[in-house]
Amino acid sequence: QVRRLLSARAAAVTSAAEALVAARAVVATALVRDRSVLAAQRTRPPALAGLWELPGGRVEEGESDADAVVRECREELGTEVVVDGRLATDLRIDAGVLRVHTAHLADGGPEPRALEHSGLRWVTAAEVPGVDWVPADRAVVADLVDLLRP
Ligand code: 9L3
Ligand code: MG
Repeated sequence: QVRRLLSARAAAVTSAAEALVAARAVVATALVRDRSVLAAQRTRPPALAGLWELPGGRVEEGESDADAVVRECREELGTEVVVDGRLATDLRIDAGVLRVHTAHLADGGPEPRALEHSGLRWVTAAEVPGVDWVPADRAVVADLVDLLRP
């Protein structure tokens, strides 16, 4: 009886902890150069594989959003970025909320490479609406078009 209660309690604590981890913020990067934004093709999970996203990922413990953007761009693109703004629209994802920051490449830094994606492409304002974005990122198509327009 006691054992069953304890294991039920442990399960409740575990699922609360999982919910907290899952609810941690996710950031995405609108990396802009020459009036184009970098789109990256996801490889996982199967439901998102082949679709395009603004690169990014989960904010880790003790990180600011900007720290997370810089780290994720290093990990996923092998590049150095400078965060310079933020889009007004937050994205809804299963895990919670995803905030989109704008950034540019650091002067003289390496070219972005697809270290964790199956492809990269620079997309102009005219091309943004036609990209096969992951569902969450479709919500910022209008913001991206505004960002890239002269
Ligand atoms: N996600 C959606 N759009 C994005 C990014 C960077 C992330 N532009 C979603 C996909 C995952 C979750 O956020 O469900 C965590 O992202 P990742 O760590 O798998 O990149
Ligand atoms: Mg990621």
